[in-house]
Amino acid sequence: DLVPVRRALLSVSDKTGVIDLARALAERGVDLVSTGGTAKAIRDAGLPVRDISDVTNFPEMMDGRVKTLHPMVHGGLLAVRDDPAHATAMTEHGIGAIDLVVVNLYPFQQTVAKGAERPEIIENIDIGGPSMVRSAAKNHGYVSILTDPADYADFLADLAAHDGASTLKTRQRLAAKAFAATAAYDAAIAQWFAFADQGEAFPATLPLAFTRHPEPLRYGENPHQVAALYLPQRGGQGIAQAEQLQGKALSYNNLNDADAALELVSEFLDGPPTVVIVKHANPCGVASGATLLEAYNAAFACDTVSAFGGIIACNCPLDAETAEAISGIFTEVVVAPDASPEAREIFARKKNLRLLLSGELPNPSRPGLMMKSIAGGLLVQSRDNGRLTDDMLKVVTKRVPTAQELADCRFAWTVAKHVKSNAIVYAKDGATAGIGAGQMNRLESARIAAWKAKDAADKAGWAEPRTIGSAVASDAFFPFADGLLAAVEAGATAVIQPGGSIRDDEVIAAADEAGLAMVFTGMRHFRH
Ligand code: 93A
Repeated sequence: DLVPVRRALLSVSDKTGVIDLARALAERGVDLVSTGGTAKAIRDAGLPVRDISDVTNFPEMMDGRVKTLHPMVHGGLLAVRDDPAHATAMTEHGIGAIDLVVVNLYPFQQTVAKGAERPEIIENIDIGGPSMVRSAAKNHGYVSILTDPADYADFLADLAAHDGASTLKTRQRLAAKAFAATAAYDAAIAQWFAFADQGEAFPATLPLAFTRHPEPLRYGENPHQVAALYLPQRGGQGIAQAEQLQGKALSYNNLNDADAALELVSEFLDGPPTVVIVKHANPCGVASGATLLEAYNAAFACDTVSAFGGIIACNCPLDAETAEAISGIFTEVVVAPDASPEAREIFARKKNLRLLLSGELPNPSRPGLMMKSIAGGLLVQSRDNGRLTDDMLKVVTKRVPTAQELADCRFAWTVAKHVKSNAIVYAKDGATAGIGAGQMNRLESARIAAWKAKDAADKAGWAEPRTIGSAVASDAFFPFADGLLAAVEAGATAVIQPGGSIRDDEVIAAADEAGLAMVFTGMRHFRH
């Protein structure tokens, strides 16, 4: 299984770490061969290196389009060393074996992302690089392939531990990563060709190029399902980029829930301290407050039962008081932009709690894609980055909402966008009072939300549920007046909804009759 590394071929666009790697290889007596720019960088560092043209007996030509595409290179990469016929071919043609390939590709995705013109984009389609990567990866029985500077140090350590030889286990791991890299690279190119002429609808910088190696998860939504996390090679924002400070690895469901929590709390990017508590991908309590602790307490009060084992997201750095309060019950995951040293210390005592630092919150208005699989296919849509602006609001009732009602309407609407449909959200004083999620009809969601608010009041010993005097948001129009009447019964005094039903007149009349103030947004937020 051990293959001594005697000759390495280096050809990299991203030169990060390549000099240190070349030095370490040279010190081991490895024969270094390299292409134009890479050879120059190595030579400039005072290290011995041979030009690829020495090996191919051909100059690099056609602006570098043809530099490594040659049997002297691919023969050296693909030869099965212990096959006598291959060995004969090598001797006959003077082909030397190559034991290690270090390649990263022309920056195609980055060239697209910076808005380059078509000819420059085309020129950045790497042909020779992926060919070497694939040849080396195919022949991983003998050849090691490094495609990511992050792997250089481990590879060198592996060599050092085996007297200058690579192990099959390492070569296999690197080959898997190499094929993932070329697959993603080609996917990005194919995508660009497919969408380049379609303008903005599908931006050419599609995040479908998940070029990093997939990270296996313990299991999927259920233990009998397998799962992995795919990440873009660089950049990206949101939960997948968050840094985990403590606790065991995140599960599939943890990631899904933490994503839901962070995306919702990010809507309050510029708002007061805000806390979101999520269970099964739906918020069970959301609140803003003068302090983070106040926000947490109000969010928790909305549904103290569901909050158990929940996922919490904050829109500002976690402080000690809030960390202490959160520690009061079992919580799976807490994600915040940052955490004070005291807050970290408090959580350090809770071994099972995962603390994630998101850094700057993701911009809720950013473009992006959402993907969902159906049997035999993939549904792709742009993410729901629609946000409420003043000019969208249209008062449709005789009564105009008060400033407080309008503020609660906005708050309820923002939360409803992140609740599975049919979504009904009651809010009062910057906190959710009752959330009805995922029902097959709107009336049931309205009733469940009201019932939950009453239950919360009973449990807390409040005189009345917080739906009394609340604003209610509906993620889509009320098809009939019944859902609205359920909200009236629960004590709501203001309503926010998209409008657009053929029975809007009926619904508005019912609202007027009950003395409600109602605004239409003209935008729907289904979420399934
Ligand atoms: O233009 S290519 O498709 N043709 C080639 O024969 C070739 N060989 C290596 N691109 C080729 N490469 C790429 O050049 C490598 O993948 C690497 O990204 C880059 C390194 O070039 P240099 O060493 O001149 O900086």
